[in-house]
Amino acid sequence: MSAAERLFAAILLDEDCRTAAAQAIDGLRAGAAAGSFTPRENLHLTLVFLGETDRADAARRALRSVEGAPFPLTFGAAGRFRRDGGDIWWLGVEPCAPLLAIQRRLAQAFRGEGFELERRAYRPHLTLGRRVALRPGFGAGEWSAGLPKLRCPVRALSLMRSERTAGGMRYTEIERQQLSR
Ligand code: 2AM
Repeated sequence: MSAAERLFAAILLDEDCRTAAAQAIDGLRAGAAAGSFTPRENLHLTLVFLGETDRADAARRALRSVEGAPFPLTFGAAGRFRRDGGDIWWLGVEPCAPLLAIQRRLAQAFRGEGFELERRAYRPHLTLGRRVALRPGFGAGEWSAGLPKLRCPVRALSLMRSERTAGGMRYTEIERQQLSR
């Protein structure tokens, strides 16, 4: 049995999408008095969160069992989850049937390998920053309305390991499944 790791499945962004998302984050950072903002290399769209597990091999198997065709996804308006201690700001995803279908198939495959997943509804979002406190007077609505529509091609699913380091979170891709059908 391997050691416990914190795993999740995600879609990684191509360089153009990372650049556009990083610019959106710069705008948010400029309007914030406090917050912890997602570093460019950490930008991802979570599909399924597995949490701590010592069954990475089973998770890899589940990921590799999911087949599908590439599809585009478009990030839409920004929004926030309100939290004590500062909000989580994110970019939402425009309604996207292929994304929801592949997320469901992936969740099913993980369950088929014996993983217990959260039952709450999937809310696709790209986290821009956490524990964010905006400066008084910052026009969050204008910032959000001024963001370019981000269209990202999705060509692969990734199984990621998440580690907490002194410098923040580190995410490492440990398995990739190309969408090629
Ligand atoms: P978040 O960005 O909204 O926090 C790695 O932690 C990834 O898994 C993050 O993108 C995180 O989403 C997501 N995730 C989903 N459910 C989670 C949970 N219960 N705990 C931690 N991260 C979770």
